[in-house]
Amino acid sequence: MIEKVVIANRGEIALRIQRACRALGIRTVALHSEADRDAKYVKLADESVCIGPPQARDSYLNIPAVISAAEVTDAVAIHPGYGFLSENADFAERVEQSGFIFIGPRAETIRLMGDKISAIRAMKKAGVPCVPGSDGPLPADDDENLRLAMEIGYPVLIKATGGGGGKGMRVVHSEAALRNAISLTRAEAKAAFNNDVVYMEKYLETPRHVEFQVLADEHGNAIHLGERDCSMQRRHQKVVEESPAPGISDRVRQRMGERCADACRKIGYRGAGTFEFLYENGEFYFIEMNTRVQVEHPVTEMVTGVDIVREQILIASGERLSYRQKDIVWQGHAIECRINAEDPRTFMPSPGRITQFHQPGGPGIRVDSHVYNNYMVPPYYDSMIGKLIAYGPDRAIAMARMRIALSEMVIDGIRTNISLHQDIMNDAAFRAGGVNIHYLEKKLGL
Ligand code: MV4
Repeated sequence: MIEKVVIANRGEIALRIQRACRALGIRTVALHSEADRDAKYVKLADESVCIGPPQARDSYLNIPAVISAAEVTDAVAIHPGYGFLSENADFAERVEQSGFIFIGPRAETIRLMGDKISAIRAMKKAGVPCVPGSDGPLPADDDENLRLAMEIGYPVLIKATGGGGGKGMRVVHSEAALRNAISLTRAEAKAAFNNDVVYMEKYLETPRHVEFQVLADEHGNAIHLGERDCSMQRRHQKVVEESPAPGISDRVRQRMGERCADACRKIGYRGAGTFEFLYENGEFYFIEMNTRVQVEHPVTEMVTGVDIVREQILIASGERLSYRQKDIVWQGHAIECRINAEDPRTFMPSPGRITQFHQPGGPGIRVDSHVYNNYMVPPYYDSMIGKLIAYGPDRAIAMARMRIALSEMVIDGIRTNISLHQDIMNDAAFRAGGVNIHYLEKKLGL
């Protein structure tokens, strides 16, 4: 069993990981930048190490500083959380080369999934349904690309293999625009990811974003924890997530979930992971796999009762999964609102001092946040300051609880998106369930 974990992250997820360690009797080392020095979760940890100046590139992204901190504190393992170094294969490799356990997949798996073409190839081979497309890099030859696009059918989407999360994509509606779109996407990809390899997919016009959570151990066991609907997003930032996804039947959940778990077995996946799909006209199309714990993992925890971060740590310790597939039962419905320090209309970040913080409560309410009265939201990082999760025996009750919780929540001194969430909870299409990925941007008039 792991005795001490370095938490190589900040904010709510650093606190979430710390709680999971505590529950397992594992000692914790909080790494922090100069900007996070006084945060309460840092003081709550058994030990803390300052790893550098406020800018993430000098601290949370500084690989030698993170590994040195693990060395000086005699830690056994490093949990990367989400963002920062969590999907950096070179980091995972250096962690293991330095003799520590990386709480996540093997470095080669992270690398495989980081390259979108290799991820799609691996999943297609493992029987996961993918978007019709080029099945590999686009050639330099324009005529060949024209033929390919004709075969797939317009509109098509040009994507960078080094991209993901919305960077490096271009929709093409006609033959006339194809050549230019490919060369522009290539140039952008070269500049952004130092990799000009691009591929082509059929462009799905109004899909939903539905993702499956999986857990896999080193002994060949893999299970799925069902799906989340993350379609309520703006500029590739998720705003509200829920589980289960509205309109997905138990039979479809079992079938798709089992395909994901089976793919994990086939590729020798280890740890927690997420299969991202586009869902349109009753069909699932794999687009990417995330090899980290995700921001929205709590909605899955609420409906399955599985502590995903605990399982990550146990898997990294070499243990077998605590559950078999038949032990996983889905009950009720959970919704998560991401609470951001930002202007609810302009979406501009709004860092500063929180002069008053009051958490909502009551049945089915969970708040994952590291903030408190007089907490200073630093300007250097993501504007998410916490997550409000509402659980209920059905979607209507979860939603009603969320509305009450949003009305109870007080965050003064900075601007937040609480009013946006109130709007969404009162939105007729959201209440009906199953909006597509473009819904929120259209509603906001973007
Ligand atoms: C797509 C797509 C439509 N068709 N692929 C955006 C980020 C990256 N994860 C993949 N993305 C998309 N891929 C095909 N073939 C539409 C998107 C997309 C999207 C996907 C998920 C969540 C939000 C999105 C917002 C805009 C576009």
